[in-house]
Amino acid sequence: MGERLPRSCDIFCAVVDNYGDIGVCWRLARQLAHEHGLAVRLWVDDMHSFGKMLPELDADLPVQTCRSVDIRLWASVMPLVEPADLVIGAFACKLPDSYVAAMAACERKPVWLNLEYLSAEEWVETHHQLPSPHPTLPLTKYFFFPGFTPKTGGLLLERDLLVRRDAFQHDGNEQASYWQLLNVPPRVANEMRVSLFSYENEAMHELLRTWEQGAHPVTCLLPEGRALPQVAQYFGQQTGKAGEVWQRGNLRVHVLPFGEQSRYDELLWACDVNFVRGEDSCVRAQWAGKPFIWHIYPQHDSVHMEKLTALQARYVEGLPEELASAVHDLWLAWNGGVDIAGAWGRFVENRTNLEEHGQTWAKRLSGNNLALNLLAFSRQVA
Ligand code: TRH
Repeated sequence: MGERLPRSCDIFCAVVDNYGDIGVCWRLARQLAHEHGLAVRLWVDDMHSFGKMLPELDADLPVQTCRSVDIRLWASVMPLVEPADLVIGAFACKLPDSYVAAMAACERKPVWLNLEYLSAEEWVETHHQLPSPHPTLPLTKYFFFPGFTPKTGGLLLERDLLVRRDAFQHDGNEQASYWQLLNVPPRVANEMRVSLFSYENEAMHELLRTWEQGAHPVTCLLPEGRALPQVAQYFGQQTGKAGEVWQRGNLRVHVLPFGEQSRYDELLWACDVNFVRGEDSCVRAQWAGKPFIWHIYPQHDSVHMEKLTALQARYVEGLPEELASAVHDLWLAWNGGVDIAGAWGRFVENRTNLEEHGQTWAKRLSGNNLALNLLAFSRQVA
């Protein structure tokens, strides 16, 4: 054990599907480079998904530098490179054999971490930082779990994010410019703005009908993606694209382009309520401090429902019964339960208190910063 600070880092990201894998890796890569001065190489096997959230990326280039991160296409043939001081395999992806052999051949062995998926379940605390010795080589990989309690690796949070969020949320002019940029007209009285980032969802039509027939105007901001065909269908369209605006009753939908990652934060900050999904957007919604509804990534054996319940239980812990059940009912209804109309009504009735709670929750979580924890742990095991 040498207390050595890493100066370089290789992050390996295999994109399973969607954007969460690369979303998390790109965020971590930038933080390690910008806030901690590491020379970061990010190996990605799918440049096209990556390009959706980083428009300046040239998906045809196998090697390029964007925002001080050295981005490499992770192709089937791995070039011979000197391993970094800190090696992070994201989400249990298998590192190239030649690279692992090169790690084993290093005089000072790199610190090797497996960055795991986020879960609020209790078992995470006992699995976080567990070692896994390589069966044949003189290397040990450690499991690093993000999470919601001090005994886990915490959450990805940029150093200045909450300050920037507060400035944005307190600046009416900045918000007005933001909406103008998106071609969304200024708010009318009692209007609610809701961002909607989800997978295909059985409750979609009922939710849209609830908004359409509601007492107050709802403006729904819908980034292009998996939910779009369902929403288009609700408006009698075959499909839709960014820039389209659909109106029925009290509901107006603006289809947005899938934007650059940092711009998505602004959407979450600017809306009153956010529907988010997967992993990274769910965390960003928590930093936004606004009431949010999580559409969890569905798994075949329904284990995702345990993950959903675990986060929900932590999130509502200590809240009065009415608030806790408002969250519980709507999250459940949006993840395959029933009565989304009733659940939405109760959620909205409690919106002010939920927003207050959202701010407190973000503040509480912000003390446990993943990048800092990861570097401290790397130093400890180096
Ligand atoms: O895309 P996702 O559904 O990813 C999921 C989850 O990560 C899940 O855990 C994983 O198992 C599965 O993929 C394979 O949702 P997530 O995690 O919210 O990632 C979306 C990313 O896209 C996030 O980094 C935010 C970013 N984003 C933008 O950059 N611009 C946008 O306009 C939007 C809507 C999102």
